[in-house]
Amino acid sequence: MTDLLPGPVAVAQERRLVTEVPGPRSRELAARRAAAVTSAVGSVLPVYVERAAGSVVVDVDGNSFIDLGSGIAVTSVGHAAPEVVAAVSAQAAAFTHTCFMVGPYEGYVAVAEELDRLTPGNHEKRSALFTSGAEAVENAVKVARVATGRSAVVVFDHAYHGRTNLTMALTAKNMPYKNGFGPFAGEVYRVPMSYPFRDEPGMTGEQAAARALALVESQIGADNVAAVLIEPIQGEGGFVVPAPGFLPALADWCRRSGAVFVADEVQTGFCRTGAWFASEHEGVVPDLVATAKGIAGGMPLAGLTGRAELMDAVHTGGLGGTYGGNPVACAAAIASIRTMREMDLAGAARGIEATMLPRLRALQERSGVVGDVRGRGAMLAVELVRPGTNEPDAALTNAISKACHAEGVITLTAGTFGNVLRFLPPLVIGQDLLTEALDVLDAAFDAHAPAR
Ligand code: PLZ
Repeated sequence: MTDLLPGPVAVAQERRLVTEVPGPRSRELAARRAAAVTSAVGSVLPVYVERAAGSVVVDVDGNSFIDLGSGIAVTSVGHAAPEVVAAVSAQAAAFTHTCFMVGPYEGYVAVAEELDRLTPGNHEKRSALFTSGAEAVENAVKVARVATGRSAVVVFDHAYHGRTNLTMALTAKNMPYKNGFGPFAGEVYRVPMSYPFRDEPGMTGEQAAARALALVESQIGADNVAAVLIEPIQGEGGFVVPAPGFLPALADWCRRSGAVFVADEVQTGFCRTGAWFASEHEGVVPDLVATAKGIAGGMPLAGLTGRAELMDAVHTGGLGGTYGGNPVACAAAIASIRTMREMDLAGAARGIEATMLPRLRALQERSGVVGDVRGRGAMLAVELVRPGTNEPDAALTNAISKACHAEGVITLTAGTFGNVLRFLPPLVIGQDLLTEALDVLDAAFDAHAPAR
């Protein structure tokens, strides 16, 4: 018996391939796409989606995929979560848009209240809402600059913060995000990340922080730094978990230097790592927190939350946007947050880690190509290398990911070197489905990287 999730069309929680992948209807759509959609936008999957619920995505040919990507860490409460669908429908019927800067409404205030309550620290906070993660990060820089009267922003190797002009400057990787798109925004300075797999063996978080901060002091000057901006666990950069002590040392330095410590929790936030926010794992209390993705169950919404005195340093009217905090997206966020609380999805993320980590470690034992297994909660990854080295193997990473797609499991890649397979399952995924997806992953490894 497979679970049927309610919705307009019930979606069996199963993996089931009924045509080749991609099937004929997907191939037809791919041909239409090629004639209508710019080739500048890519897609991971070769199939076109018809519906999705829970942890299963069904394509237009009727193939069902187990989702280990959640639309890049967005549908944490599951696809078409019933509470979210109901809240969105009710809000859409009431009103879809007024613009909060024109006619304010309760949903925006309620989401801000949740963000102020849930983000780390018990200090007085204020929030503003936006539409995309990049926008939330840009606004963090705007707030930090006004509040400090300084301009320099410190970011890290392997960082990803978005694709707008300012956030391209903040993002590390050239291809595909930046190449040819400059000139970029100024006063952005990049320093080394703590990357235990690739740092000198034994380097502590404190040592990695000292390495980064020495460059900040010598090349920028502490008094010029408006903000230090970091993902507590890097996302697109390859699920890089800094060595313990790195984040607290950066936060301390900011406190001493009068700089604003900004956590980009766009990918790590909302229970993904087994806590509401990844900063909590090391007891770090950021001055500003940028959120998006998992906040609203698939509706476009982002938030910036932080110390009241920083957020309120900006002149009235200084922050905003036509769609920021759209009422339908706010309704989805309130329903998603309630679902996370009621179903203890942070606990569910820790359960996913408990299932997946031993399986990924066994894979590392068995095959010579897994250099590192890392991550937290339901944000886990393996970094693939040539056997006996730590040379990245992007080609193998892609081959294994594609093999999973062909067998009905959605996987994503990441990493500066393109050699990280990352896993971001919906936090509501059932144990059976997760185990089956891991069996498919094992088989893909065995086919492409025979056991040693
Ligand atoms: N900060 C930490 O992970 C978005 C990007 C996918 P937006 N990550 C997925 C792609 O190739 O565009 C992200 C993130 C972190 C900021 C962002 C940006 O969020 O909602 O895509 O603007």
